[in-house]
Amino acid sequence: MKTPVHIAVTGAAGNISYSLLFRLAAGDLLGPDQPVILHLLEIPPAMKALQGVVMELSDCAAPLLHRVEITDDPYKAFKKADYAFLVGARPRGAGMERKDLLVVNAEIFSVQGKALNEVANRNVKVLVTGNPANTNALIALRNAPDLRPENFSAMSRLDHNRALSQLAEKCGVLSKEVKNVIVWGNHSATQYPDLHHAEVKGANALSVVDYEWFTDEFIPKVQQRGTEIINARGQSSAASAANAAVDQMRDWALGTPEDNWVSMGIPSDGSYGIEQGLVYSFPVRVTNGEISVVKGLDINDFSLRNMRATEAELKEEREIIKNLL
Ligand code: NAX
Repeated sequence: MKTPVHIAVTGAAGNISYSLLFRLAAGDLLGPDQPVILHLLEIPPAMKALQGVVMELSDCAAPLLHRVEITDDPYKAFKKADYAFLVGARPRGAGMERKDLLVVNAEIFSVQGKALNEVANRNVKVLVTGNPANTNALIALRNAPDLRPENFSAMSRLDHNRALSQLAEKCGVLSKEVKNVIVWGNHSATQYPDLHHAEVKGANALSVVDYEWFTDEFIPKVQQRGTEIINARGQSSAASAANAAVDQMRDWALGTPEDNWVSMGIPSDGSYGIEQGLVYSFPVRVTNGEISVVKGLDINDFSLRNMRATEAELKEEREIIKNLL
């Protein structure tokens, strides 16, 4: 048996974690021979609920789960963390403007960035799910100067998986028969799900579906999918978000196949003219735990306009919280 890895999860009593923690305990992240120690972070009012979740984890008698620690102190939660899922965030309350939400969450992620900087494993992989995920990731990484910016990513895998499934359903194929979709930019309604390079059973996707379906149905469907789920379920996506978090972190840790890519929010290296340092979702491949942007794709004017629009939104978000960078 391997040495256990330390996995920190914030917002551990929340909806997404109620699915995520059980997937982690079952070995869905790193496989059936990798024991795990879970470090769960919550705020004081949620500690009682968190104790209930820990009882349920115990009741799974999961063979890989060596230990569960709970705390409301990020410096304890992130100690020795090899992987950190930053899920916890303040939801938008009544009368709260988008700007207010950015500011309260910015404060949370600045504290957590500092704590990761002090106590986490130097190779920690930090995946930010809590919204606004890209800007929260930017704040966390800027507050962790002793870690590399490459230790941080923002979750765009739920959007990527939504794009895969929408295209697969339209074409009547399995999602595994669809490759190379891209989600560019922010995890928000400005994201640009792009099919120009996608393949369906080896054929270019845009030779299989109408261009009007792509522009008028597919793009808004993927952009608005979160809202569609809230309207149907009365709550935001939780199990699919946890699944996406596992997918993104697993591909980051174990690598992507050579003939496919995935979308991840990462600090821009300037590729495709996106401002360096902004946390922006790109098509990426991962080898030996290192993420690299897929370079050299042809980008037409339609794509460029959409990629710039979502970049502009990220710059606006950064402007609002610039005092915390
Ligand atoms: P919940 O409100 O159910 O849970 C959030 C939990 O975080 C709560 O238990 C709360 O007590 C805790 N929390 C708040 N501040 C904290 C802090 N400083 N330290 C530790 N824990 C703290 O939300 P849930 O449905 O689980 O969603 C979590 C976050 O994911 C939200 O910000 C949500 O908007 C975001 N999402 C991001 C997605 C993505 O694709 N990037 C998709 C799903 C989801 O909407």
